[in-house]
Amino acid sequence: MTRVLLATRNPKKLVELDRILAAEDVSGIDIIGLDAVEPYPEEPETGTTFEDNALAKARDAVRATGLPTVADDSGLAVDALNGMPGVLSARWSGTRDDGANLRLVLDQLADVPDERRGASFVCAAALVLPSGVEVVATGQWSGVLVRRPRGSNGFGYDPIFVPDGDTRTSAELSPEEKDRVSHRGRALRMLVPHLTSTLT
Ligand code: ITT
Repeated sequence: MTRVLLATRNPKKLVELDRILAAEDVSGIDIIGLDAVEPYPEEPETGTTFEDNALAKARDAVRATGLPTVADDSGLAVDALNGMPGVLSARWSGTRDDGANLRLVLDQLADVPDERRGASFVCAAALVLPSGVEVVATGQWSGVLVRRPRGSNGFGYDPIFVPDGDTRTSAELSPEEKDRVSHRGRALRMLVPHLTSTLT
C-alpha cells in the first residue's frame, strides 16, 4: 500500500476521494487525512485563485510530512456576485458555518431574478510528490441557485445548487451521482492517472 495524504480536515472529502479511486478501480493507495499525521503549522489560504491555494496546501504538506499529497481548494462562483464568494466560500459569512454562509448568499441574491441566478462550483486539485513533481487539475460544475435549501446530502452550498440538466439540488443527489459530475469529481479524476503512474 502506498500512503497518500489528502491535505484536508474535511472527512467528507476523504470519503469522496476513496469512492472515486474505487470507482476508477484503483487499488494499492491508502488515503489518509491531516488528522492522521503529526500536526504541523497550516498556513491560511491566502491565494487569489483555487489553483494557487491547492498547490500551496499540497506543497506545505509534502514539506512537513514527506508524503505524496493531494490537496484541493474549491468554492462557489456566483454570476450575480461577479464570481464571489469564490476562494472565500468557506468563510463567506465570517465563520466556517455552512448554514450561515448559505443564508448570506441567499440574502444577497434575494432580488436577483431566476434567469440571472447562475453559479458554478469550481475545484482545483493539486498532486505534489516529494520528488518535486506537481500536477494541478481544475473541474467546474455549472447550475443555478434556488431560493430555498433542499436536501441533506453533501455539505456547504449543496442545498441551494441545482446543476444544469437536473431539477434536484446537489444535496438531493446520491454521493455517487454527485461524484460523476461534480467539480471535485472531475478534478480528482484528472489526477488519478498521475497518482497511479507515479506511485506504482
Ligand atoms: P479543507 O480546506 O480542510 O479541505 P474546506 O471544507 O474548508 O476543507 P475548501 O477550502 O475547499 O474546503 O472550501 C470550500 C468551501 O466551498 C466549502 O466550505 C463549501 O462551503 C464550498 N464548497 C466546495 N465544494 C462544495 C461542494 O461540493 N458542495 C457544496 N459546497 C462546496
